[in-house]
Amino acid sequence: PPIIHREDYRPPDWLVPDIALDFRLDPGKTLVSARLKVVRNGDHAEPLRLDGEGLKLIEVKRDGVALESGVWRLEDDRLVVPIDADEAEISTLVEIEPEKNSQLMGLYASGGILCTQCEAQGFRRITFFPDRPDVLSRYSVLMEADQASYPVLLANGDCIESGEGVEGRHWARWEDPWPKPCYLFALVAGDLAANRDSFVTMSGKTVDLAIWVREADIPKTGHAMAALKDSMAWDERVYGREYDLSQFNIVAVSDFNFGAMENKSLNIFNSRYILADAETATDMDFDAIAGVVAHEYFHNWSGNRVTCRDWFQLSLKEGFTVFRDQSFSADQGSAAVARIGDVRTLRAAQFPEDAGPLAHPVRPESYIEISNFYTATVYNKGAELIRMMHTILGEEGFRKGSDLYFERHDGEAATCEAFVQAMEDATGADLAQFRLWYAQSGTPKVTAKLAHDAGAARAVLTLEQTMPPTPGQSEKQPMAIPLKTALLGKESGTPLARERLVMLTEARQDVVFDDVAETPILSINRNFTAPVVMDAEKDPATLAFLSAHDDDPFARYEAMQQLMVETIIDAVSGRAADHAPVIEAVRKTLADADLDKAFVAEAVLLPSESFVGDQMLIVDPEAIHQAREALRRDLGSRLEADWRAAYAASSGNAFEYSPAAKALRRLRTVALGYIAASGADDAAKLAFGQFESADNMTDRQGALGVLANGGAPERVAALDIFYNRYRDEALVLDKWFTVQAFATRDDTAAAVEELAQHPDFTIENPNRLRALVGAFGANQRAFHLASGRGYAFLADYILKADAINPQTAARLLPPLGRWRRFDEGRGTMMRAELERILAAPGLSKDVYEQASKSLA
Ligand code: HT7
Ligand code: ZN
Repeated sequence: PPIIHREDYRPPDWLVPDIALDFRLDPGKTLVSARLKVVRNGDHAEPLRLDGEGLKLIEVKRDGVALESGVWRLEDDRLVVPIDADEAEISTLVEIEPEKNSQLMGLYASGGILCTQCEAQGFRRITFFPDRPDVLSRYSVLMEADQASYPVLLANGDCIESGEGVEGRHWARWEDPWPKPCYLFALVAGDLAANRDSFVTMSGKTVDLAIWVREADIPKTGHAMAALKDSMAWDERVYGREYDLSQFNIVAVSDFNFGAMENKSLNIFNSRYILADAETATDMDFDAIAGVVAHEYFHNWSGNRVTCRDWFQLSLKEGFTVFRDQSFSADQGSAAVARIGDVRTLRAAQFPEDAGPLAHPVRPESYIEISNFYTATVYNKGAELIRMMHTILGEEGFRKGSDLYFERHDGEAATCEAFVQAMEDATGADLAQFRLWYAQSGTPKVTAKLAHDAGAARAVLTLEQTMPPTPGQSEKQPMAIPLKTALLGKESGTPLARERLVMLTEARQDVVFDDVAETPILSINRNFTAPVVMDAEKDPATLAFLSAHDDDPFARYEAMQQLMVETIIDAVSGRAADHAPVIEAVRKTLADADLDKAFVAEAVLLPSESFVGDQMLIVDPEAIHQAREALRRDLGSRLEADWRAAYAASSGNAFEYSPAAKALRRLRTVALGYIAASGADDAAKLAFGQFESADNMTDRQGALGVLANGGAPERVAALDIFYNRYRDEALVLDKWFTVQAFATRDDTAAAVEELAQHPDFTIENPNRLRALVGAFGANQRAFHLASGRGYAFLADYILKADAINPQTAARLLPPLGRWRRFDEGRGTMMRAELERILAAPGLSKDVYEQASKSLA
């Protein structure tokens, strides 16, 4: 398949300022007629080329007159129409089959609802059009459908008229005054009910809000609605951005390739990011819902009003919007805990990407299938880039920059470069070297050494940076790395030098701190100001000290994590692992009454097996599992009384959704996990008691997770009860599959194979597929069983899913691509599965790209 290169970008030959669409909706056969006003862009003689995919073309007209088929032609899937004038009206009539659309791109059916997904290139599966984000058009949409099956008809903008037709059909006309790229087009037709509310904007305009779901789900929409209103207020307060239409609609559907989609004024969501109540959703689900609702809403400015020139600029909207949703979430509760969560996600998903065969810059240079580039690098590392600019420029400078960016590019399709330029122009900062973050892939490694001259009361920090080679980039230049740094007194534990922002710009650089009389301890990359791997050569005692004394909560968490990782790695590497410093540090953290319980719950958690593996040259999944379990057991038994005290102190509260109540629930299940790890006889009974008496899903799922990892009879009982109670709640049943796929038991791989035969398992629903197969791929030990059965299982399901939904199939592949990091035996088997995938007939370009790059 062809490779698309960033440097080949050319402005569009033809613009389409206006489009009128007419849909005769029917799940079996939908007729789409499109009338495009086209205008030549620049001085050239190129014909009009319109993208299409899988469309049955019935008619082409120019200025209302049907064109003979010799006048236009189809080149591959494109419709080519030579036009002699500078302007024309080109109309097409096509037929599509939403019911057969299993890729969930374009117009498709989900649980009786007809809906669209056009980003990145789904619009071409609806009608012929220049399907690229730099062609902006005003849309007028007429929808017509059977009234009984589809009583609600929604599209972008405002509904300006509606009426009844013949034979039980009805229609609605929607107009969106804001020019937009076709990837933001949306329509929905279905039997839906609305939770309605309103929001008064900062200039006093009332916006009608509606969240559309199946009638029975209305009681689960309150949290999403509250999050939407909070987001609207937050964007006004923090960025000065006001909503710009009189309606804002959200629709939840069950079949969705991603989390949600920011279509102008008609967001379409995966139902898992809308529906929540205490009985069916965990606190994490609630938080994720608020984060995704905010994310999609924020796109109205960062993505819709200012969009992307081409798909290489995807991080312009996604990195910036993730940063905005992270900042919003941080403002809702504990900022430190939110930051810990951001960094965990980055390390779990992005660092491995940067270190593997699919590494790419935040602004990629080329792609085969753009859907493969909706990655943690573009989203989460992209957000870190924006965060670094925020750190460098400060709150006020950053706001000046974002104001200028929005003002300068409103209504345009812009580039990542334009964003950085606006930040520079608004503040006078020089971000020339910083731009490398967009171009160089890989995670920088920074080593830090601190030397202290007590006599001169001076400390010198020597920093060095290196960057590993990544695919297509063997040589790297030094990056501009902002590192918030402080020195703490080794004896007093108090700050010796005020936190300062050190800009590391050279390959090697010395930073001098004066007036440092007491022996200093280095606290660096505080609040994780830069997405780097930091090696500050700290011994266990120093890490333990920082975990108890650092005044930056993130640094405190980080010290504890590092202490835990090093302890586990010592054991894996055959060195005597001393658990005592970790146990003592955890004990102190648990006992520190001044600490926020939400922070405590995160700080005492052991790093995941995959994170430990990521720190090793060659990953030994079994040894990591055993070493981590040994530490867990020790932590459990040596601190059993502390865990029981923490458990008791966080129990007995009726459900409430508040930061304090959430913190207690989190700590409760963390403590329960350690009590179970201690091997205490009553642990399973305690967990089963929590499972049965829970008045909320956080406690129930937490207890189920603890039981699912063990071998007590309560395990099977709890899984059965859970299944029978929630078998009709798709989103909760997903949890039932995931909890078993994540289990740390010896038989997890076999259990997953069996679950794949369960009548409730289907590969057609992306949520269900990810709940079982995706979760299994993330279970390091089970997936990497030495027999290789995990690899064969994943490859089988990638191939099965590819025939139905290539995008979702391709997203399952990365765990197989990590073969270089495993021993010869495992690596050979993983490669063999990738080769088997590549050899499969009819492979999609989505999976082809991921598999071929993984083998290269
Ligand atoms: N901008 C949205 C991206 C998206 C998407 C991409 C590929 C395939 C399906 C998709 N659905 C939504 C989501 C977001 O970042 O807000
Ligand atoms: Zn987004």
